[in-house]
Amino acid sequence: MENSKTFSLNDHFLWGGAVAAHQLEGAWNVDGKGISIADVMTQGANGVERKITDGVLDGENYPNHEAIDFYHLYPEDIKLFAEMGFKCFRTSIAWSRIFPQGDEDLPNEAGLKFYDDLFDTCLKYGIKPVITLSHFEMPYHLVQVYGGWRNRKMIGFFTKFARVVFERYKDKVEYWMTFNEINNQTSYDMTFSLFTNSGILAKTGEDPEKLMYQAGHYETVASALAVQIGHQINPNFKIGAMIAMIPIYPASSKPADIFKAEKAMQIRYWFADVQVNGRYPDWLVKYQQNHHFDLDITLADLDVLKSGPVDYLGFSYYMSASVAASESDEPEYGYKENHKFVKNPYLAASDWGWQIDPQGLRYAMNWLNDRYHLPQFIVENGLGAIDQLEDDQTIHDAYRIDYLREHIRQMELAVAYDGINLIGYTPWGCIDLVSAGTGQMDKRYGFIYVDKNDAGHSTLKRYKKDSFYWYKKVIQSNGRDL
Ligand code: BGP
Repeated sequence: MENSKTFSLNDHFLWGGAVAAHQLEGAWNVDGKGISIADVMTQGANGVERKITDGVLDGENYPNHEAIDFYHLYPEDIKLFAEMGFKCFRTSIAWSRIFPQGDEDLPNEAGLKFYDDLFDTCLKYGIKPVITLSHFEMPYHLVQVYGGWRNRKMIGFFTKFARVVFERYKDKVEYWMTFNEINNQTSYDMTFSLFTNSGILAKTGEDPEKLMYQAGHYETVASALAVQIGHQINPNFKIGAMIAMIPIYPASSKPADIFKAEKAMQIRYWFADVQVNGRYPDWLVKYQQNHHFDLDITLADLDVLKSGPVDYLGFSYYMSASVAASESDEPEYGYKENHKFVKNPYLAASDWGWQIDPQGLRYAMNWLNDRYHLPQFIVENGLGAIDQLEDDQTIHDAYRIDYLREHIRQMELAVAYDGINLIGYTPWGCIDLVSAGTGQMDKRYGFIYVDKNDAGHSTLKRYKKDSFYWYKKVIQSNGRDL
């Protein structure tokens, strides 16, 4: 890859890092912030989902409440990002800082001011903010009173929030995303997924699949409206979709395995189909009819979807998965295709069982390009691992460097040989933060170590890992020196 003949990342390539407000800001009740859904989730135990509480905030461990206190410490952190040479920084705006309850008429000025200061600090160093509007959070009040995204009224609350922040930051932010990993809720049987994406807790007897399709519809309509509003406010805005990209392979060359993998991909990526193509895919129209879901989808909604396609495709990439056909498969494929994964014997896995597949990134980029024909932005990628802070305050994370190097190589091959128009690359959790899946600190992704652990120790001091110096060199050489 060092061969300059094949090398083609352009000089404006957006190297950076990615985080989400609720996973690092802390200050959960400061300066008028309301309670968000992330604030009522406790830490999970190993292998056990985080607990969703009823919002009575006593006596439990709520990791997001302090997180790494980025809210107060961000000037120091942005300075470290600048030292690595970041060209961009992906974070999200905590909706509940702007509209503490979600249904007020007027925004909270202190919340708006915080992001003004944060973005100004980034821009001072030449770092472009890349902003997700809703990254696994919304004001908890909207869950309590309206039931989250099961309710059509959410479209109005979300677009009001989007309009306010688009107006406010129109000269500071160019790249936006509407919903983080909007397609995660195809895992609707995990209470966690439906709650973090949509603020929905299914009641006894309710069909979570129907709820997912209804919430997904309102969200894609809200996303399309936000794209339109954003472009009216600033025609230069680039507003993207953001999906969790996990390519699903057939376990073998058996035609039944191949077909099952194809169905699994359809099921997992319908959200992006709607956000990019402005229409539902044919299989899904049929599936929803066959199941008599009786969804609230109006003709006016379908027009909105058509008129608000996204400008680029943002995606996270951590792993691939595989499926195998079985005797009990039905002619109509549904949820289970997307989830009954089999182990891929050719791949190693992280300590959390995520199968590591650098070439899968190039495969994913090709698949996405053929399907959507849009510029791509890799807005998350990385290795969650347990790091050791040595006595001399160093952290030797060669495993993380190996993971990132191999993925960057594949990304560069996709640009050099497959014609992919790639805008940028922002590895996940560029500074250690609270894990979304586990609520734990000890699953770390960062180039910067934060001295805080799950046993209760916390100085919040920041230390540079070996990967910090490595990534700095990668950016300096525009990806040539890996
Ligand atoms: C993605 C989320 C992030 C982040 C990441 C790593 O799904 O968009 O918020 O947390 O995964 O996951 P985890 O924190 O569970 O290791």
